[in-house]
Amino acid sequence: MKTKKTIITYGTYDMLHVGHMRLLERAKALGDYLIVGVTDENYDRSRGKLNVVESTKKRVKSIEALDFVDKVIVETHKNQKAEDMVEYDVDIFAIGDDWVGAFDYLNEYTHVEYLARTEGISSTKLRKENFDTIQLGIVGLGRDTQAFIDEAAFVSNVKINRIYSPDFLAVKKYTKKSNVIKYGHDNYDDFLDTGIVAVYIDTELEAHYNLIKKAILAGKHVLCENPLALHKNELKELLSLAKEEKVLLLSALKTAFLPAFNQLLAELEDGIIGEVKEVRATRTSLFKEQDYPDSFMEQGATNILSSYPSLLVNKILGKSKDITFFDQGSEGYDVSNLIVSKHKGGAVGVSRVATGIKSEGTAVISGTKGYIHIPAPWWLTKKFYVRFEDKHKSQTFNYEFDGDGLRYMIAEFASLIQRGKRKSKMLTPSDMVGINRVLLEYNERKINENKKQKQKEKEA
Ligand code: C2G
Repeated sequence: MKTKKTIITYGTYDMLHVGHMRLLERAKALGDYLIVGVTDENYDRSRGKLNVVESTKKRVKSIEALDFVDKVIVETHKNQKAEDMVEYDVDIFAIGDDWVGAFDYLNEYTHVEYLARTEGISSTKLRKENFDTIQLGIVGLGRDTQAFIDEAAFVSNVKINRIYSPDFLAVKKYTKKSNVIKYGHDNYDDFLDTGIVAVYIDTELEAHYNLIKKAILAGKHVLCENPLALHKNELKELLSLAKEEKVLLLSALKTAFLPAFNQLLAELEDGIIGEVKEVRATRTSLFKEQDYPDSFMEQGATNILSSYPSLLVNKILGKSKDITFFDQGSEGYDVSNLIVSKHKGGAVGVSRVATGIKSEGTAVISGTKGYIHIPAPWWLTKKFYVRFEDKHKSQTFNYEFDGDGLRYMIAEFASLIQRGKRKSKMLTPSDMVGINRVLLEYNERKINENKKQKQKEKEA
């Protein structure tokens, strides 16, 4: 006969407070053995908790330090609760009454008990009291500006009400119709001289370098669409300048911050498909059909699109050692490029980008034991399939989200600033250098080719 009564409860326990403690103490009082499941970062972000301040490790440590807690586990996915009820032969599942009804389905496995929540205290309140809201200014009226402003509304620690663009009429028109942006500037210095602590830059690519440099020198944290710069030395210069000025400089590569994308990297790290030998990713868009001006297209497919495939290739295979380009051009710029890169251990990266050819935007990661398929559009990673020779072993990972994924990036940017961090683990400065190596090298080769061509013409 079972003598010990096992209780289980779950939570994030960010900035552990008296509300959490009371809940845990009362849960323990229901039996003899208390198991606490602490949610991990990816899982929290996938369920919409974007502003958690403490790392999983830190939160686990705080719970482990409580002498009345008998076991601490980490919760990584939605179905885990039911699995845990069986694995630990749980007698009671206890949770705060803010969740009334939500976990009734677990009555099938155990007895569900909702306990009264402590009024007047919450992690959200503590975060508000301890951290200032990030005042963020928008630079430019690019293709992601509106989506950025819309998505930032879901991130509680960010406030946006200011925009800069050198185009006075465009700024005026925008502020007039926007409910969010109240102040428009056509002078960058004046804009930087306001109360903003950070900027998001979304302009034509050539303007990035100067705009970033000025913002950093004014002491602002910078989130900028990739590429941050179009020439080799400029990127390194910006990264070291940000370090010197102690500000955060981050590429706005939204994929890098998605919960599913980070889960995929964690699974690969755990060896789910063995050793990874090849990464293939395609990203194409016929911008012309969406009324983009010629000047936009002239930036070239590699500059506009290669950052995303390079992110996947670099995050998984590391630094590219040797890069080969198979480009197709039109009117002096590339409209398609097949980029093959070599990596540690002989692994190969194949990135395909095009603005003049349409193709399927999928990604496949091949390993010695199996492969992962990310369906199109892979860069909005919501789902991925793990496949093996034995088809019964296949697994599907699903992390649906609303909107277009920008909120995860905005939340990470704001939370790093609030916590005084100058690097994101999800996209480190060396990741940014690695990702940009492809397009910087391509630009360098183009410049050299043009020089040679001009020299030839001179000699002829
Ligand atoms: N809690 C409480 N009183 C408060 C705040 C929180 O009793 N003032 C309780 C919550 O009801 C929950 C626990 O403390 O039972 C942990 O709360 P959170 O850290 O906010 O975690 P939560 O998002 O509720 O986790 O799998 C995760 C769980 O489903 C829910």
